[in-house]
Amino acid sequence: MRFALLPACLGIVILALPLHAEDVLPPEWRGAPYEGQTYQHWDFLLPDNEYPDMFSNVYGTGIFEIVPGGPMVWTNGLPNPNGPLHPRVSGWLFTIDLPMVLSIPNRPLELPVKLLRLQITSSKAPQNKAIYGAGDKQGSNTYNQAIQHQDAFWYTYVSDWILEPNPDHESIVVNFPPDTIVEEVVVDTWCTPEPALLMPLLGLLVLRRRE
Ligand SMILES: [Ca+2]
Ligand SMILES: [Ca+2]
Repeated sequence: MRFALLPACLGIVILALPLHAEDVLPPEWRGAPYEGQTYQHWDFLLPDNEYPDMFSNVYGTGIFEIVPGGPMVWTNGLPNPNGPLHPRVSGWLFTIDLPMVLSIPNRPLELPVKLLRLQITSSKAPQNKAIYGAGDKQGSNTYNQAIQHQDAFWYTYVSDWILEPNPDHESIVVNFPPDTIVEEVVVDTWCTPEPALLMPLLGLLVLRRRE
């Protein structure tokens, strides 16, 4: 149980790193005063950084799985056209079609719904994305948006997911074409919204799906 090795990391830990330029579309519910939210942010500033640069998760620490031996290459000196305030200096090059896997510990209390927003900044578009909860039950993808950055090289791929009921942890599995650089990843989860807010939020999701 890898999380058992991380007692010092449990709780709310937000390191004061200002390098979160690609957190371009936070979910509307982030920071709302309701229980059950988590946030994790990887900018891959170091080659051995499987844990998020910044996170807020009282249930544990998210993990970006690093596969040793060559198919994933940590890459420094990426194109940095937007200057130091928007650094895209380092990330992971996936040389083959190897899935990117993130594991997020989450609220153990059994509740009906979990919302999840995934933001990936990469040099090529993800080919397949899936969210697996307990028992390998898959989440449903409710929304997708690709945001092009000024240099026309990087995109941030935003997707929303719903898992019913909420699992106590989930795995996020994303496949990219070979030779994709993953520069930054942000994951927000919320299980479960306050009942009074849940229906309007689901209504918003339905409206978005129709757009
Ligand atoms: Ca980065
Ligand atoms: Ca970055």
